[in-house]
Amino acid sequence: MSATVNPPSEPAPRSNPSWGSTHVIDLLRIGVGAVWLVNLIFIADPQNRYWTTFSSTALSFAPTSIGGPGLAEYVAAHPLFFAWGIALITGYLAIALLLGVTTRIACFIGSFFSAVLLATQFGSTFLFPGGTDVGAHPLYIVIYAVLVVGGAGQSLSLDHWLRTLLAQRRKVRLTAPGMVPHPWTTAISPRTLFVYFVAGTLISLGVGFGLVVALPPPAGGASTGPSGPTTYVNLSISINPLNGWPQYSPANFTVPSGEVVFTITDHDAPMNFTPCPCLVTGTVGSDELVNGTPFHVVSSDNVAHSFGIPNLGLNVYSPGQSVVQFEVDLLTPGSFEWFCFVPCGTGADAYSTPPMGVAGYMTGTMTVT
Ligand SMILES: [Cu+2]
Repeated sequence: MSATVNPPSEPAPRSNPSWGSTHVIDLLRIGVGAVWLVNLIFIADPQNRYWTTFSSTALSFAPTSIGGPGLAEYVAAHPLFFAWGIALITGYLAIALLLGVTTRIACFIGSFFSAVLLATQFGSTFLFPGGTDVGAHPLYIVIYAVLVVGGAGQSLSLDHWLRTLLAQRRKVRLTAPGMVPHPWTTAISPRTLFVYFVAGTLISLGVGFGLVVALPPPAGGASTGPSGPTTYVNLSISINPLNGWPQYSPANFTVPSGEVVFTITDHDAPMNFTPCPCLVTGTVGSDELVNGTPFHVVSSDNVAHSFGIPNLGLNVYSPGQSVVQFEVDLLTPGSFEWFCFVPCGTGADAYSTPPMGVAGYMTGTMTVT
């Protein structure tokens, strides 16, 4: 009988039995970090044109913002600030959550960020069909809450590794008095932390909702009622015979303020621009006539160019071989830059080669007197 008994031996070299419980929460943390890494890669990949289409993407939320188009148009008019802000937060969250650096702070920032995004795009997500990618943010907020309360960042993390290293250097135990505490372990109880977390997230939601409701649309954007006589502006898009580039003409023009009817005659060939939201904004009625038919959303199948003035929240699309007409109430005198946002470059990369961004071709100035 004794022969069948296993010989007394040293404990089996099994992994730490508490591995699961201590590591699961940090695996969750790494998972969320991976989501942010994917977002960061999207931003960094030039094919996605995150930087150059930032304004038009922001504007595409204008018609579905619950509080009105003010915030979307404000963001579109300050693309550099907001594009960098979102890129930096995305980068920080990816690094902090993946590597476990400043985990707790990252959870707070991540939750507040999600709350603001959620609030400012609430209409686009929950009230109108064809929601945006912010629909998952309530889930992110819940995950951050779990990470905060569960003490994520205490294993599989750079913070933890650095702390262990420091303890070894000083030849003290991690728990020794005077030992540098875990960078993001605090004396605050998880319960109090959770209260801060919830309060901060609710405040962020409130700020987000406040912004969409409080910011008025800029003067000169979509507004009501004609004022004074109507002016007509005729633009055409043709291929310049000298270099083969499509070209708006005139690219620089002057109009009196008031009600202006634009006609764009596009002689260029249509092309398929699948990622185009092609949402008409900033015109009277938020639509444009394509060959006489009104559209609020233009088909991305045969777009050739667009005409956008970020400072007026104006964006219209011109299908190839067509006549586009729209009406704008120009209320503020001044100088306004217009751009074509549709990739119409003639080089290898249509997003970045001429005439994209070339003054006199795909960008110019409208002067309102
Ligand atoms: Cu163009």
